[in-house]
Amino acid sequence: MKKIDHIGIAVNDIDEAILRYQRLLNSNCSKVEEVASEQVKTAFFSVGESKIELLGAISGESAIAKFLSKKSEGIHHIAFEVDDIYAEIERLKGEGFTPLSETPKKGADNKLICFFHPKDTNGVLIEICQSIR
Ligand code: CMX
Repeated sequence: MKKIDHIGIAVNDIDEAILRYQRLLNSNCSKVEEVASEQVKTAFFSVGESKIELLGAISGESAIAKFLSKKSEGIHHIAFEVDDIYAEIERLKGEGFTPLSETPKKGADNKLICFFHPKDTNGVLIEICQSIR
C-alpha cells in the first residue's frame, strides 16, 4: 500500500457538509461527483497527500443510506492507494481478507476501487484504489 488516499465520511446532507468542511479545512472542495453504480454523491477535499471524501446517499438503495440508518454519520471507510489493484486483491484474498467484489469497479475520482469487509479489519471498511491513467 502506498499511502492513505482518502478517508470517507458518511453525511446526511452533503451540500451542508461541503460548506462545513470548507470552513474546517479552510479550502475549497476540489471535486463533486455522483457515482451512479454506488448511488452516492461524493465531494473531495485535498489535505496534503491525502483527501477527505464526503459521501451522501442519492437513493435508499445506497450502502451509505444503510450505513446512516444503522450507524448515523461518521467515518465510513479508509482508502489505500495501490500500484496494481488486481495483484493487491489476490494478495489480500490470500491473507484471508474478504473482497466485496471479485473484480475492481469504477469509483469516484477516476479510480478503480475494491472494498474489503469490515469484519476482517477490526470493524473498519477498507478500500483499495488505483488511479485510471
Ligand atoms: N464500516 C464499518 N462497519 C460497517 C460498515 C462500514 N462502513 N458498513 C456496515 N458495517 C457493519 C454493519 O453495521 C454490520 O455490523 P454488525 O454485524 O455488528 O451488525 C456488519 O458491518 C455487516 O453488515 P451487513 O448488514 O451484513 O452488511 P451491509 O448490508 O450493511 O453491508 C458492507 C456492509 C460493508 C458489506 C456494504 O456496505 C458494502 O458492500 N460496502 C462497499 C460499497 C460501499 O460502501 N459503497 C459506498 C461508498 C462508495 C464510494 O466511496 O464511492
